[in-house]
Amino acid sequence: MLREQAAALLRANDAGGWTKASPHMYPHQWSWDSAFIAIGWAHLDVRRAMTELEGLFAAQWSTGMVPHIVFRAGPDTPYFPGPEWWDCAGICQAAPALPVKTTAICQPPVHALAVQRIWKLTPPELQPEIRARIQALYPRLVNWHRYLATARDPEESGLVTAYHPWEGTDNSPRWDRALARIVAPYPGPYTRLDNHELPDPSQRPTNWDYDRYLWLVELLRKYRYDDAEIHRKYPFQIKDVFFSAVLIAANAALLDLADVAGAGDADRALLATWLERGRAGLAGRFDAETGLCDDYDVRSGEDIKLGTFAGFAPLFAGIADGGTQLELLDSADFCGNPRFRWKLLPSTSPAERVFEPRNYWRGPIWPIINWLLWRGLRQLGDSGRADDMRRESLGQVAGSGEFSEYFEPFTGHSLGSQRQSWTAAVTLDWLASS
Ligand code: 9WN
Repeated sequence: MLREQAAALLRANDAGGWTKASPHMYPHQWSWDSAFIAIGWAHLDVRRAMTELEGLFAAQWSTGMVPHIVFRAGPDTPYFPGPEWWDCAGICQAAPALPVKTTAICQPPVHALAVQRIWKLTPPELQPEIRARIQALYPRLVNWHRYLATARDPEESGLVTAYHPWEGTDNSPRWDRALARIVAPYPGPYTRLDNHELPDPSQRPTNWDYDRYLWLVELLRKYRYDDAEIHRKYPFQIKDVFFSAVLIAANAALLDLADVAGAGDADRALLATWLERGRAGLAGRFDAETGLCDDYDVRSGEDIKLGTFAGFAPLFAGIADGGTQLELLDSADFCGNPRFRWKLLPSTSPAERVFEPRNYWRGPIWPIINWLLWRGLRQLGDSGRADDMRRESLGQVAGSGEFSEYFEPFTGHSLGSQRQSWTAAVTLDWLASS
């Protein structure tokens, strides 16, 4: 039943070769949503799954960046802020030429994990075709990772620099101090549409946040989306341990696919270097006192010490740590909170002063984050915890009757955007992965 509902949702959100992240709130193609969505499609039709990724990578920038949104839905479909706020083709030669319209920032590189999953699920009769398509996509994936390992890490620290809260986890409290330092002039009149779609303001970022999000876009435009210039002058630069962990997992996935893709020695060597550098980078961010990994604010030189899902970066990356993180994961500060409806990882720990159980990335449980953690735990051979996480996650979705964007930890109630494609996609994957 759940499988049929999830499959029907993906089909309903299918816009023909690409999938809306959700039908009303997010009507375009989002980068990491697409990767999860491809994992969902892989259970229904591996060809369609490849098409999802190929379409996304057709909008890749010449720098290698895969943009966070490809605006595909057409001018009559309202979304704020739309392509005119970015004007990428008009500002930067590295952006794809019109009519392709994108944003100028990116999101965690889940794509290689999707290709790995697609290949695993490809039936023998389709293997020649899918192998050829993976071979064609692979150099683009390597370029994407190269962009993250170089332009987003000029220090060669092994850690990716995020430029904007929209690069994955919008109003996470991880960004609060960095945003508070930014003096954002009023960016001019604008009308948010997200709070029309979802009229309960307690579930979404505030106007204070939006003023800063838009001001950061202004600044990125001022620097003509040039990474070197941004690195020198731009005020919001965070070494994001979660993003970096996903890159580690993705580099390992590309290495795993190297034979299928017929990768050359040079690419294999590069991937191995980035993988090692990433592991060392994360190890350097581990705080033995708290047991969590800390993000780092490049501009202020501060460690960002907060109990959020991101602190478990080593587990997302599939790195064993001898048990400290697992104990913490089970504790009342995270999955083991006795008041939680489901034993799952919240976006922010209920022990944090800034925790808000209904507000977006400031407390609620996000299925895709738990999917990434589940994947990491499986890689570590922790089938007990992984199975629990899978069962609880399926219980949460089935119990709510909705494929929501996020869930209230104490009640398990649906929150955020409804009919969210990636929630249906990871549900399909969990259902097939007993
Ligand atoms: C801005 C689409 C996206 C996700 C992000 C999530 C949310 C958008 C928004 O929705 O961000 O990109 O308007 O809030 O935070 O992770 O990719 O599902």
